[in-house]
Parts: sequence; structure tokens; C-alpha cells
Amino acid sequence: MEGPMTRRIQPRIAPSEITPEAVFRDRRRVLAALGAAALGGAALPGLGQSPTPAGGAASRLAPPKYARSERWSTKETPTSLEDVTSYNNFYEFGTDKADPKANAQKFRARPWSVEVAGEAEVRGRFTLEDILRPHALEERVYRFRCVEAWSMVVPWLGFPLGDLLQRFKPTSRARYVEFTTLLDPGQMPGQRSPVLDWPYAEGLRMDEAMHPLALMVVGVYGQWLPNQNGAPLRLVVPWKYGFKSIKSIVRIRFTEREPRTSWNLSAPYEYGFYANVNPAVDHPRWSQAKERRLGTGFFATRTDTLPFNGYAADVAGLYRGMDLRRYF
Ligand SMILES: Nc1nc2c(c(=O)[nH]1)N[C@H]1C(S)=C(S)[C@@H](COP(=O)(O)O)O[C@H]1N2
Ligand SMILES: [Mo]
Repeated sequence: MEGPMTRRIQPRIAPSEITPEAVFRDRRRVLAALGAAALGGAALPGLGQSPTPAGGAASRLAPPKYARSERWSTKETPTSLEDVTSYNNFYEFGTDKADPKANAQKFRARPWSVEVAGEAEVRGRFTLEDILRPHALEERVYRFRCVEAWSMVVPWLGFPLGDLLQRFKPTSRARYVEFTTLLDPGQMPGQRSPVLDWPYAEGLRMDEAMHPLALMVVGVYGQWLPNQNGAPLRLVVPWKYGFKSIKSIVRIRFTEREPRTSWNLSAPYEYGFYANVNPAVDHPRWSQAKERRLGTGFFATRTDTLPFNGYAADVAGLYRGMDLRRYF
């Protein structure tokens, strides 16, 4: 997408932040011996044994059950399922828009687990089923605006990110949360090229992450997520440029300091940490004033981009007093 191939970056995680490997291996060995399904070090509230099979491709799973959320849905016409699932940015599978669909079909999105680390009382590794079990799924039709100036309208299935994060009991030192995508060059051919500093990482300030619009997404158009859209678990932050909406998440880490994020590391003058949609702040190489809605034809008139992608009434208060030209 956006950046030219840019510099390689030094490892950015201090040794002190890494859970000692031995602790991990030991915990896993003990739990394996007990035949435990959940690998968590601490009990996650409301969780027992998984009733759903851990394995299986999305197509073999029972379809998701959900209820539509009118409160958080736009009435705009959704972009077609075909466009949403065949015009993608997922650099782990290639940099052309058609690459993710072509190269991600055999990706194993199940079984899956997520590691929770950092400034939280509940840490450890949790199966996808443990992550999902207590959350009712909602369908929310959100506008989605890529930093490349195209946009779409998508009926996502998910649940509020804040509801998930609260289960881990973040400590008072948690001011940010970092998300990391799977690192697996065997399955993700794009990771064999240094296009980005893999694994892909993103982050939010805690109050942004707790905002009811921030959505943990597991499906689209009433189905489990196709691999090219970030199966089995991805973020959608509709008031920010699309690159904040990180796919195929394997790690959630609570931090005191602003985490490093992949696109900001790659091209800091082009992609900020905040990345709020803002028609008044141009990308150094193109205007952000307008956008092209997918599916409306290549020659369709570009429509005006709205501050915070049209969600200003809900989220502008998060940034009161901040210079949005500086913190772009
Ligand atoms: N891991 C990962 N997450 C990612 C990306 C990526 O390349 N890798 N691309 C981002 C960008 S730039 C956009 S616009 C959206 C695209 O999501 P979609 O393909 O579901 O429309 O995913 C975001 N999440
Ligand atoms: Mo994007």
C-alpha cells in the first residue's frame, strides 16, 4: 500500500518486557499434562471448557449467531461482499489488492490462541474459544476509510473491544494497548520480504480502545471472517485510517508507553500513531480531502472525507486539547 519499502528497524521490545521463555514452557508443559484446553496462567472470568471444537476451517463451523446493532450502524449502502473480500490490504499475503484472496486460502485460522501480556492482572495464552465465549456478537455497518483514499461500508460481526480488554483487568499503569499479528513466513509469503518490520503491530490509547465504537471483529456479511479479511480475529477502528484495524491478532499487550506501530516505524512522516481520519491533514504524497467509494465505479465522483470518518460526534471528545496536525 502506502509506503515505499523503507529502512529495517531494530528490535523494539526491551528484554525486560519479554516473559522469560522458561516460565512459558514450564506453564505449557504442566497444563498439557493436565489436558487443559485453556493455556491461561490465570483464570479468565466466566470461562470453562470450550464447547466448540478448536479445529476446522471457517467453512466447517456453525454459522455465527448475532443481532444487528442499529445504534452503531450507518444506513449507507454496504459495499458488496465480493468487493469487501477481493480488494484487500494484508501485506503478509502480498502487496497487490488481489494477493490476499489469492494467497490466504490455505491459511490456518483455527486452532488459534491469543497471548495477553503486560500491565494486566489476567495474563497468559487463551484459546480463540475462550476469547469469544462470553461475548454476544453484533452486526455493525461501519464506514471504513483506507489512508490510500478509498473507502467502503461493511457489515462487520463482532463485539466491543473494551468488553474483552476489561476481562484481563488492566492495571492503573496500562495507558496503551498493543496488538500483534501472527508471524509465520511459512504460511504468510509476504513476510519473506522486508516490506514491513514483521510482525505487523498496531496500538491504541486505552481510552480509545475502551470506546464503544472500537470493535473486535470475527465476521463479515453474516459469516466468519474470510482469511483475507484477517481471520479469525481482527480489530476495526472506524474513525481511524484502515491500517489501524490490525488483522489475525495473536497478542494483546498492555503498556505504560505508546507502543511502536508498523506503519509509523516504516514511514513516520506519513503515518502517525493516532491516524484519525482527517480531511484537513494531507498525506505528504496525496490529498485526504476526498475518497473513492469501492463499487461505485472507477469514474464515480469522489466524495468528501469527513473528520473522524463521520464519527466525530462520538469520538472527537477523546482528542480535546490535542493538536491534530501534530498528533496525526
Ligand atoms: N496484519 C495486517 N493488518 C492489516 C493490514 C496488513 O497489511 N496486515 N492492512 C491494513 C490496511 S492498510 C487496511 S486498509 C485494512 C484492510 O482491511 P480489509 O482487507 O478487510 O478491507 O487492514 C489493515 N490491517
Ligand atoms: Mo489501508
